[in-house]
Amino acid sequence: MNHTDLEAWLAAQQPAVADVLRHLAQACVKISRACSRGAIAGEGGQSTHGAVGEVNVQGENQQKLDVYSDECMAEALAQCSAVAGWASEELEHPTVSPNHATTGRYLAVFDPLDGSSNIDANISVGTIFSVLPHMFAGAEPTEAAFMQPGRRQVAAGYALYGPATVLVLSTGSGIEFFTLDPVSSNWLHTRSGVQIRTTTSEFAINTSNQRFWEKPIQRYVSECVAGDTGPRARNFNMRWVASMVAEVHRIMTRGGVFLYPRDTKEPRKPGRLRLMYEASPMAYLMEQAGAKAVTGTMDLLDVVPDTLHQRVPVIIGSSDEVERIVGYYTDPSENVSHQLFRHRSLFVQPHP
Ligand code: FDP
Repeated sequence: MNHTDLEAWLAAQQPAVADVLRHLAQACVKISRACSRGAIAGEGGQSTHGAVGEVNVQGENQQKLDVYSDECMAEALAQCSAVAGWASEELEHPTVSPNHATTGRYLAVFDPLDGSSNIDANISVGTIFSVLPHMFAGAEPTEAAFMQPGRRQVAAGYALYGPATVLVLSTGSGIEFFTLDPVSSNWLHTRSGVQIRTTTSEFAINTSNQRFWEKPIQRYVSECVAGDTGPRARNFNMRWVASMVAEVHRIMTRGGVFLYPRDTKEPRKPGRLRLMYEASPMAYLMEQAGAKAVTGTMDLLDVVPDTLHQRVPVIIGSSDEVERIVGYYTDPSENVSHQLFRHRSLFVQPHP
Protein backbone atom coordinates (compact mmCIF):
# COMPACT_ATOMS: atom_id res chain seq x y z
CA MET A 1 0.00 0.00 0.00
CA ASN A 2 1.33 3.43 -0.91
CA HIS A 3 1.21 6.11 1.76
CA THR A 4 1.82 9.81 1.40
CA ASP A 5 4.13 11.30 4.01
CA LEU A 6 4.14 13.98 6.69
CA GLU A 7 5.59 16.58 4.29
CA ALA A 8 2.63 16.17 1.94
CA TRP A 9 0.20 16.77 4.81
CA LEU A 10 2.21 19.71 6.19
CA ALA A 11 2.15 21.35 2.76
CA ALA A 12 -1.62 21.84 3.21
CA GLN A 13 -1.26 23.44 6.69
CA GLN A 14 -0.61 27.02 7.70
CA PRO A 15 3.14 27.33 6.86
CA ALA A 16 4.44 28.61 10.23
CA VAL A 17 2.47 26.01 12.20
CA ALA A 18 3.65 23.36 9.73
CA ASP A 19 7.22 24.41 10.38
CA VAL A 20 6.80 23.98 14.15
CA LEU A 21 5.31 20.51 13.66
CA ARG A 22 8.06 19.54 11.20
CA HIS A 23 10.75 20.39 13.78
CA LEU A 24 8.88 18.59 16.59
CA ALA A 25 8.47 15.51 14.38
CA GLN A 26 12.21 15.52 13.62
CA ALA A 27 12.99 15.55 17.35
CA CYS A 28 10.59 12.62 17.86
CA VAL A 29 12.49 10.56 15.25
CA LYS A 30 15.69 10.97 17.30
CA ILE A 31 13.91 10.14 20.57
CA SER A 32 12.30 7.10 18.97
CA ARG A 33 15.68 5.85 17.84
CA ALA A 34 17.14 6.21 21.34
CA CYS A 35 14.13 4.49 22.95
CA SER A 36 14.26 1.57 20.54
CA ARG A 37 17.96 0.95 21.26
CA GLY A 38 17.25 0.43 24.96
CA ALA A 39 20.32 -0.54 26.95
CA ILE A 40 22.58 -0.15 23.89
CA ALA A 41 21.53 3.50 23.22
CA GLY A 42 24.17 6.21 23.39
CA GLU A 43 27.38 7.14 21.66
CA GLY A 44 31.06 7.25 22.57
CA GLY A 45 30.56 5.06 25.64
CA GLN A 46 27.88 7.46 26.97
CA SER A 47 24.77 5.34 27.56
CA THR A 48 21.41 7.13 27.51
CA HIS A 49 19.80 4.24 29.40
CA GLY A 50 19.04 4.18 33.13
CA ALA A 51 18.48 6.74 35.86
CA VAL A 52 20.39 10.01 36.17
CA GLY A 53 20.40 9.69 39.95
CA GLU A 54 18.73 13.07 40.44
CA VAL A 55 15.16 14.29 40.81
CA ASN A 56 13.75 16.78 38.33
CA VAL A 57 11.67 19.92 38.93
CA GLN A 58 8.63 17.66 39.47
CA GLY A 59 10.32 15.80 42.33
CA GLU A 60 10.51 12.68 40.13
CA ASN A 61 13.50 10.45 39.43
CA GLN A 62 14.98 11.64 36.18
CA GLN A 63 15.97 9.10 33.53
CA LYS A 64 18.89 9.72 31.17
CA LEU A 65 16.37 9.41 28.34
CA ASP A 66 14.30 12.24 29.89
CA VAL A 67 17.35 14.48 29.65
CA TYR A 68 18.27 13.30 26.15
CA SER A 69 14.69 13.73 24.91
CA ASP A 70 14.52 17.21 26.38
CA GLU A 71 17.75 18.10 24.56
CA CYS A 72 16.39 16.74 21.26
CA MET A 73 13.25 18.87 21.59
CA ALA A 74 15.18 22.02 22.55
CA GLU A 75 17.70 21.53 19.74
CA ALA A 76 14.94 21.15 17.15
CA LEU A 77 12.89 24.11 18.42
CA ALA A 78 15.94 26.39 18.56
CA GLN A 79 16.23 25.91 14.80
CA CYS A 80 12.60 26.73 14.10
CA SER A 81 12.09 30.38 13.13
CA ALA A 82 8.38 30.22 14.01
CA VAL A 83 9.03 29.48 17.70
CA ALA A 84 9.82 32.30 20.15
CA GLY A 85 10.22 30.07 23.20
CA TRP A 86 9.27 26.79 24.81
CA ALA A 87 8.57 25.16 28.15
CA SER A 88 9.37 21.60 29.15
CA GLU A 89 8.31 19.29 31.94
CA GLU A 90 11.98 18.90 32.76
CA LEU A 91 12.79 22.57 33.35
CA GLU A 92 11.41 24.89 35.99
CA HIS A 93 11.19 27.95 33.72
CA PRO A 94 10.54 28.47 29.99
CA THR A 95 13.40 28.80 27.53
CA VAL A 96 13.64 31.81 25.25
CA SER A 97 14.68 30.89 21.71
CA PRO A 98 18.33 31.94 21.19
CA ASN A 99 17.66 33.16 17.63
CA HIS A 100 13.94 33.73 17.21
CA ALA A 101 12.72 35.18 20.54
CA THR A 102 11.37 38.37 19.01
CA THR A 103 10.38 37.03 15.61
CA GLY A 104 8.69 33.71 16.41
CA ARG A 105 4.87 33.75 16.45
CA TYR A 106 4.40 30.54 18.44
CA LEU A 107 5.27 28.95 21.77
CA ALA A 108 5.77 25.23 22.31
CA VAL A 109 5.11 23.29 25.50
CA PHE A 110 6.06 19.64 25.88
CA ASP A 111 6.66 16.59 28.00
CA PRO A 112 9.70 15.15 26.23
CA LEU A 113 9.28 11.60 27.57
CA ASP A 114 5.98 10.88 29.25
CA GLY A 115 5.70 7.61 31.17
CA SER A 116 9.46 7.44 31.58
CA SER A 117 9.21 5.61 34.90
CA ASN A 118 8.29 2.65 32.64
CA ILE A 119 11.33 2.85 30.40
CA ASP A 120 13.45 0.27 32.25
CA ALA A 121 10.60 -2.24 31.87
CA ASN A 122 10.54 -1.62 28.08
CA ILE A 123 6.94 -0.40 28.26
CA SER A 124 5.71 2.15 25.71
CA VAL A 125 6.49 5.81 26.39
CA GLY A 126 5.83 8.97 24.41
CA THR A 127 6.36 12.67 23.75
CA ILE A 128 3.44 15.08 24.15
CA PHE A 129 3.44 18.61 22.72
CA SER A 130 1.27 21.67 22.42
CA VAL A 131 1.61 24.74 20.19
CA LEU A 132 0.24 28.06 21.45
CA PRO A 133 0.15 31.47 19.81
CA HIS A 134 2.68 33.96 21.18
CA MET A 135 0.19 36.64 22.23
CA PHE A 136 2.95 39.24 22.63
CA ALA A 137 4.85 38.35 19.45
CA GLY A 138 7.68 40.82 18.92
CA ALA A 139 8.65 40.69 22.60
CA GLU A 140 10.69 37.92 24.23
CA PRO A 141 8.23 35.45 25.78
CA THR A 142 8.02 35.52 29.56
CA GLU A 143 6.39 32.83 31.70
CA ALA A 144 3.16 34.87 31.64
CA ALA A 145 2.95 34.44 27.86
CA PHE A 146 2.49 30.69 28.36
CA MET A 147 -0.47 31.03 30.74
CA GLN A 148 -3.14 30.33 28.13
CA PRO A 149 -6.04 27.87 28.31
CA GLY A 150 -5.86 24.79 26.09
CA ARG A 151 -8.68 26.21 23.96
CA ARG A 152 -6.08 28.56 22.40
CA GLN A 153 -3.84 25.78 21.08
CA VAL A 154 -3.23 25.97 17.34
CA ALA A 155 -1.86 22.44 17.20
CA ALA A 156 -1.08 19.53 19.48
CA GLY A 157 0.21 16.01 19.17
CA TYR A 158 2.08 13.09 20.59
CA ALA A 159 4.55 10.47 19.47
CA LEU A 160 4.11 6.98 20.91
CA TYR A 161 7.27 4.87 21.07
CA GLY A 162 5.68 1.43 21.10
CA PRO A 163 6.12 -1.68 18.94
CA ALA A 164 5.72 0.88 16.11
CA THR A 165 6.39 4.60 16.51
CA VAL A 166 3.25 6.58 15.79
CA LEU A 167 2.78 10.35 15.51
CA VAL A 168 -0.70 11.75 16.14
CA LEU A 169 -1.33 15.35 15.13
CA SER A 170 -4.08 17.90 14.88
CA THR A 171 -4.16 21.51 13.77
CA GLY A 172 -7.86 21.87 14.58
CA SER A 173 -9.34 20.01 11.60
CA GLY A 174 -9.41 16.44 12.85
CA ILE A 175 -6.86 13.83 13.78
CA GLU A 176 -4.09 12.37 11.62
CA PHE A 177 -1.93 9.30 12.32
CA PHE A 178 1.59 8.91 10.91
CA THR A 179 3.77 5.82 11.33
CA LEU A 180 7.56 6.07 11.39
CA ASP A 181 9.33 4.00 8.76
CA PRO A 182 12.46 3.07 10.75
CA VAL A 183 14.40 2.38 7.55
CA SER A 184 13.86 5.73 5.81
CA SER A 185 13.08 7.75 9.02
CA ASN A 186 10.08 9.06 7.12
CA TRP A 187 6.67 9.61 8.75
CA LEU A 188 4.05 7.89 6.56
CA HIS A 189 0.44 9.04 6.68
CA THR A 190 -1.51 6.01 7.89
CA ARG A 191 -4.93 7.34 9.03
CA SER A 192 -6.98 10.48 8.59
CA GLY A 193 -10.07 11.90 10.32
CA VAL A 194 -9.86 9.48 13.26
CA GLN A 195 -13.02 9.50 15.40
CA ILE A 196 -13.28 7.95 18.86
CA ARG A 197 -16.36 5.78 19.37
CA THR A 198 -18.86 7.32 21.74
CA THR A 199 -19.67 4.11 23.63
CA THR A 200 -17.19 1.87 25.39
CA SER A 201 -16.92 -0.85 28.00
CA GLU A 202 -13.28 -0.16 28.84
CA PHE A 203 -11.95 2.12 31.57
CA ALA A 204 -8.44 2.94 32.81
CA ILE A 205 -7.64 4.16 36.31
CA ASN A 206 -5.03 3.44 38.98
CA THR A 207 -7.27 1.61 41.47
CA SER A 208 -4.59 1.61 44.16
CA ASN A 209 -5.78 5.19 44.80
CA GLN A 210 -9.39 4.14 45.26
CA ARG A 211 -9.69 5.12 48.92
CA PHE A 212 -8.58 8.67 48.04
CA TRP A 213 -11.08 9.28 45.20
CA GLU A 214 -14.01 11.68 45.25
CA LYS A 215 -17.50 10.19 45.52
CA PRO A 216 -18.49 10.52 41.82
CA ILE A 217 -15.41 8.50 40.81
CA GLN A 218 -16.05 5.92 43.55
CA ARG A 219 -19.57 5.53 42.18
CA TYR A 220 -18.52 5.35 38.52
CA VAL A 221 -15.82 2.72 39.04
CA SER A 222 -17.88 0.60 41.45
CA GLU A 223 -20.71 0.54 38.91
CA CYS A 224 -18.29 -0.56 36.15
CA VAL A 225 -16.83 -3.25 38.40
CA ALA A 226 -20.32 -4.52 39.32
CA GLY A 227 -20.78 -5.20 35.60
CA ASP A 228 -23.95 -7.04 34.60
CA THR A 229 -24.90 -7.48 38.26
CA GLY A 230 -24.99 -3.68 38.82
CA PRO A 231 -26.88 -0.64 37.51
CA ARG A 232 -24.92 -0.59 34.21
CA ALA A 233 -26.21 -4.09 33.42
CA ARG A 234 -23.15 -4.93 31.30
CA ASN A 235 -19.59 -5.98 31.94
CA PHE A 236 -16.58 -3.65 31.74
CA ASN A 237 -12.90 -4.30 31.17
CA MET A 238 -10.08 -2.40 32.90
CA ARG A 239 -6.68 -1.41 31.51
CA TRP A 240 -3.81 0.49 33.19
CA VAL A 241 -0.49 0.87 31.36
CA ALA A 242 0.64 3.73 33.64
CA SER A 243 1.88 5.55 30.54
CA MET A 244 -0.53 8.26 29.47
CA VAL A 245 0.42 8.35 25.79
CA ALA A 246 -0.19 4.61 25.48
CA GLU A 247 -3.57 4.91 27.23
CA VAL A 248 -4.64 7.81 25.00
CA HIS A 249 -3.57 5.99 21.86
CA ARG A 250 -5.58 2.92 22.90
CA ILE A 251 -8.62 5.18 23.33
CA MET A 252 -7.92 6.80 19.94
CA THR A 253 -7.96 3.42 18.26
CA ARG A 254 -10.75 1.55 20.05
CA GLY A 255 -12.47 3.90 22.49
CA GLY A 256 -12.40 3.88 26.28
CA VAL A 257 -12.14 6.28 29.18
CA PHE A 258 -9.00 7.30 31.10
CA LEU A 259 -9.23 8.80 34.56
CA TYR A 260 -6.62 10.41 36.78
CA PRO A 261 -9.05 12.25 39.03
CA ARG A 262 -8.47 14.60 41.90
CA ASP A 263 -7.81 12.63 45.06
CA THR A 264 -6.93 13.27 48.68
CA LYS A 265 -3.69 11.27 48.62
CA GLU A 266 -1.67 14.47 48.57
CA PRO A 267 -4.27 17.18 49.22
CA ARG A 268 -1.84 19.90 48.13
CA LYS A 269 -1.95 18.52 44.58
CA PRO A 270 -5.21 18.83 42.62
CA GLY A 271 -4.32 15.79 40.51
CA ARG A 272 -1.35 13.82 39.24
CA LEU A 273 -1.10 14.98 35.64
CA ARG A 274 0.21 18.32 34.44
CA LEU A 275 -2.16 20.72 32.73
CA MET A 276 0.01 22.39 30.12
CA TYR A 277 1.95 19.54 28.58
CA GLU A 278 -0.16 16.47 29.39
CA ALA A 279 -3.83 17.33 29.95
CA SER A 280 -4.31 20.26 27.54
CA PRO A 281 -2.76 18.73 24.41
CA MET A 282 -4.52 15.40 25.06
CA ALA A 283 -7.82 17.22 25.66
CA TYR A 284 -7.41 19.07 22.36
CA LEU A 285 -6.77 15.79 20.53
CA MET A 286 -9.72 14.12 22.26
CA GLU A 287 -12.10 16.90 21.19
CA GLN A 288 -10.73 16.78 17.66
CA ALA A 289 -11.56 13.06 17.63
CA GLY A 290 -15.13 13.69 18.81
CA ALA A 291 -14.44 12.59 22.41
CA LYS A 292 -14.59 14.59 25.65
CA ALA A 293 -12.04 15.85 28.19
CA VAL A 294 -13.02 17.25 31.59
CA THR A 295 -11.74 17.74 35.12
CA GLY A 296 -15.07 16.44 36.46
CA THR A 297 -16.50 19.90 36.93
CA MET A 298 -15.35 21.72 33.78
CA ASP A 299 -13.90 21.19 30.30
CA LEU A 300 -10.13 20.73 30.49
CA LEU A 301 -9.60 23.10 27.58
CA ASP A 302 -11.14 25.96 29.59
CA VAL A 303 -8.79 25.66 32.58
CA VAL A 304 -6.59 28.77 32.70
CA PRO A 305 -3.14 27.89 34.04
CA ASP A 306 -1.73 29.71 37.08
CA THR A 307 1.69 28.10 36.84
CA LEU A 308 3.67 26.23 34.24
CA HIS A 309 3.76 22.91 36.08
CA GLN A 310 0.23 23.04 37.48
CA ARG A 311 -1.55 19.73 38.02
CA VAL A 312 -5.14 19.02 37.14
CA PRO A 313 -7.68 16.18 37.39
CA VAL A 314 -8.12 14.40 34.04
CA ILE A 315 -11.12 12.43 32.75
CA ILE A 316 -10.98 11.84 28.99
CA GLY A 317 -12.34 9.55 26.33
CA SER A 318 -15.54 8.18 24.82
CA SER A 319 -18.21 10.85 25.19
CA ASP A 320 -21.01 8.69 26.65
CA GLU A 321 -18.85 7.66 29.61
CA VAL A 322 -17.32 11.11 30.21
CA GLU A 323 -20.80 12.69 30.13
CA ARG A 324 -22.02 10.09 32.63
CA ILE A 325 -19.16 10.94 35.01
CA VAL A 326 -19.87 14.69 34.66
CA GLY A 327 -23.49 13.83 35.54
CA TYR A 328 -22.28 12.17 38.75
CA TYR A 329 -20.30 15.30 39.62
CA THR A 330 -23.36 17.49 39.18
CA ASP A 331 -25.67 15.11 41.06
CA PRO A 332 -26.37 16.86 44.39
CA SER A 333 -26.59 13.52 46.18
CA GLU A 334 -22.88 13.00 45.47
CA ASN A 335 -22.15 16.05 47.62
CA VAL A 336 -18.91 17.12 45.92
CA SER A 337 -17.54 20.29 47.44
CA HIS A 338 -16.97 21.96 44.04
CA GLN A 339 -16.65 25.40 45.44
CA LEU A 340 -13.88 24.38 47.82
CA PHE A 341 -11.98 22.70 45.03
CA ARG A 342 -12.12 25.13 42.13
CA HIS A 343 -9.02 25.25 39.97
CA ARG A 344 -7.93 28.64 41.15
CA SER A 345 -8.29 28.26 44.88
CA LEU A 346 -6.36 28.04 48.09
CA PHE A 347 -6.28 24.28 47.62
CA VAL A 348 -4.34 24.51 44.38
CA GLN A 349 -0.67 24.88 45.07
CA PRO A 350 2.08 25.25 42.52
CA HIS A 351 4.27 22.28 41.73
CA PRO A 352 5.56 19.80 42.63
P1 FDP B 1 5.31 9.06 34.45
O1 FDP B 1 5.30 9.57 35.85
O2 FDP B 1 5.99 7.70 34.33
O3 FDP B 1 5.83 10.07 33.45
O4 FDP B 1 3.17 11.77 33.53
C1 FDP B 1 2.75 11.02 34.55
C2 FDP B 1 2.60 9.54 34.28
O5 FDP B 1 3.76 8.79 34.02
C3 FDP B 1 1.60 9.21 33.14
O6 FDP B 1 2.19 8.95 31.91
C4 FDP B 1 0.90 7.98 33.69
O7 FDP B 1 -0.41 7.84 33.17
C5 FDP B 1 0.89 8.23 35.16
O8 FDP B 1 2.00 9.06 35.45
C6 FDP B 1 1.04 6.94 35.93
O9 FDP B 1 0.71 7.16 37.24
P2 FDP B 1 0.78 6.03 38.38
O10 FDP B 1 2.22 5.94 38.78
O11 FDP B 1 -0.10 6.54 39.46
O12 FDP B 1 0.30 4.74 37.80
